[in-house]
Amino acid sequence: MARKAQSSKTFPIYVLNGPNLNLLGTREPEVYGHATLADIEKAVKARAKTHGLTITFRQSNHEGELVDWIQEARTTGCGVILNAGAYTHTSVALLDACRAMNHPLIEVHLSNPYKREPYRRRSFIAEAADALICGLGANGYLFAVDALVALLKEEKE
Ligand code: CA2
Repeated sequence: MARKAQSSKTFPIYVLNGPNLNLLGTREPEVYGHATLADIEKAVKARAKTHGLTITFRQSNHEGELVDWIQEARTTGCGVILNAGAYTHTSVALLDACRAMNHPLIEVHLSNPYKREPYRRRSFIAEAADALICGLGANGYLFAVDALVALLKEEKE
């Protein structure tokens, strides 16, 4: 069933980040790059601005808080970009929250989990996401903003 687009001029894109992503830029740069989460937030907000959009950018180490924010985005957002971190591979609660989403949802990962450990090859989020971007580092978030804008335009047509 077609979803009703919520005005992206009024409602922000939610960019939600899961556990340990607050540590970006401090360790494992060979896997996750050198950008900090604050760097990514700044770049994502700048990219959204070029589309005339705004961003609500958050990070939590707590599964329930991420569920709350995904639910919040249903009423006060126009779409979600989600890097659920390790919860990607474990959380049916996040999957259920994503399944209840009424706006476009894009899953993002800095690394490419499919060429890493076998336990990272399963994504619960992918079952509910409209699209998946991985392996492109921090740029993946920017591509996700562009892709979300394209999905919102399609919904309006
Ligand atoms: O590649 C991604 O974006 C991940 O979502 C990152 C998660 C990982 O569990 C997923 O499989 C793939 C881990 C984020 C932890 O980030 C850290 C950054 C610096 C130092 C330690 C952890």
